[in-house]
Amino acid sequence: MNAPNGFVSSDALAVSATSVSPSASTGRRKKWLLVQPKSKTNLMVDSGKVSIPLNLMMVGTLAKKEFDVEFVDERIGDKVPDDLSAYDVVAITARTLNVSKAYDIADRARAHGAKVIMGGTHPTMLFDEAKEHADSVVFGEVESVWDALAADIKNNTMKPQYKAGAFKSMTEMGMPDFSIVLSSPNAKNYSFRVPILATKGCPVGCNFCTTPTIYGKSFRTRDSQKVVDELAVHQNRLGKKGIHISFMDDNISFKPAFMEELLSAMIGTGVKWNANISMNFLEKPEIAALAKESGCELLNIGFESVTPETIQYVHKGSNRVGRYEDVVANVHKQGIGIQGYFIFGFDTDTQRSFQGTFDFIMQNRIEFPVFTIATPFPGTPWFEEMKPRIEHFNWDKYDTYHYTYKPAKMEREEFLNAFIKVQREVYSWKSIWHRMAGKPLNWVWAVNVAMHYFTRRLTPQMFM
Ligand code: B12
Ligand code: SF4
Repeated sequence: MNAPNGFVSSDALAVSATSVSPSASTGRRKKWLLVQPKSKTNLMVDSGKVSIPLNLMMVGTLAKKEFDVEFVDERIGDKVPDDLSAYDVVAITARTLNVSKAYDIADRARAHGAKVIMGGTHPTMLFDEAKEHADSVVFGEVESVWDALAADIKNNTMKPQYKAGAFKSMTEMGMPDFSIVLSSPNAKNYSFRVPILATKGCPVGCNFCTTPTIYGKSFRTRDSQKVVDELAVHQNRLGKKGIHISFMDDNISFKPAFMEELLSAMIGTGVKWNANISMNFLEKPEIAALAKESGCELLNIGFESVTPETIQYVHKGSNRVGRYEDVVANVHKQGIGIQGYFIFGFDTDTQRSFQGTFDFIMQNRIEFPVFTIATPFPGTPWFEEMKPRIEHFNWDKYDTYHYTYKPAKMEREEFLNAFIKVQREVYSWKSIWHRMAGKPLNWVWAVNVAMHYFTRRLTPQMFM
């Protein structure tokens, strides 16, 4: 657990669980515990070096101004205290894959007399389920509901749900306070990449994605100079220019003019960056050149599928399969690596989808291919469509590596065996050499070696 921000008074520490807020009579600042739960999934998510959690940092940055804030991240080895009665508020973030763990902590916190606030994708999507474990559930981003939420917490008048009528402009949002998370004794277990946000939302509208459900057609951007100023803050904090930045944006390139403005402003800063990016933005070679000039070292590209029917099925209008090879060539020409995401298991998929994906990856020498199983996340249009066919609602297995329903054109065994085979083939020594020979000897090579050994151990049972 982290040291708080230095404001905890001795009477705050002495408070025990009561049905009345312990701070009501003393007028002291209420005490918060922010919790990032570790999922119970048996696969690789939440293991190794994990990202610094921007979500809870944003919550903590606001909360710190008015409350005393402590933070624990179970993924890095922090422990949620057994006794939660010293806290007025326990604020927990959850995605689907860690929500059952979040509910365990929430139930314990309430039993100890704390008020529980839940936020994040899953509680946003399934308010009725989350409210059984929380006093308040925040829909979407905290910034847009903060004033009402903070006032209600102080007045002990918390409401079951906080949902903004309109989203706040990003120009009004401050910079996250990294001291909240980095003071953890386990902070060394975080990835060295600094998370940063330049935009919010993505109106592309893929039917399996939660973002359009939460943020609709909205797409907001920060002032690009503010983003560059934030980079400088981290460069000063870390004492070097060549820091590694991960943009956490849903789709940083949705408005190409903004992206070009941002990248131009980043030229000369010396940072190295990676981001989720739309394929169509990269169809122009000059954009990949601009990305390189501004410090891009890796692009996270959601190819999703090389089967045009699948792209149509998931409504991913930004992907044109016929242009994939040009996009890859544009990126590779600049010496930028590609982390390529591929999803299997949609109703349009057959054995041919696996072979086609393998061929595409090998021919185009994709450095870091990531394979996942199509997962209907609650709240998405596709979840509603699939609901009658979903075999279980064990949220611990909604990590995109578990089988949740039978694809229309493949039997379970056939599907899982093909899913394993493609991974083993892509990460065989021969294939790794073919894809990686001549590429910089960096962590991407190390990932390939680790994936080689990992994929040898895969069995169909692991995905069930
Ligand atoms: C960047 C990103 C990643 C990064 C970093 C993840 C990380 N640890 O932060 C990487 C690449 C590692 C990643 C991995 C994965 N991701 Co991801 N990722 C995202 C993405 C695009 C942005 C997340 C982000 O940081 N946004 C910026 C922050 C500031 O916004 P935020 O997280 O929404 O937080 C705000 C609100 O939600 C709210 N809030 C959040 N928590 C709380 C708590 C309280 C108490 C309150 C009051 C408010 C509150 O306020 C916050 C501040 O504004 C989201 C899409 C999205 N928009 O959520 C998908 C998303 C979260 N990822 C998703 C998935 C599926 C995964 C993976 C399983 C994929 C995989 N197979 O590897 C893994 C799981 C990793 C994990 N352990 O959680 C899904 C989750 C779906 C679901 N229902 O759970 C999402 C929603 C995308 C989608 N398909 O819909 N991801
Ligand atoms: S392009 Fe990415 S972020 Fe945008 S809707 Fe599709 S999956 Fe979601």
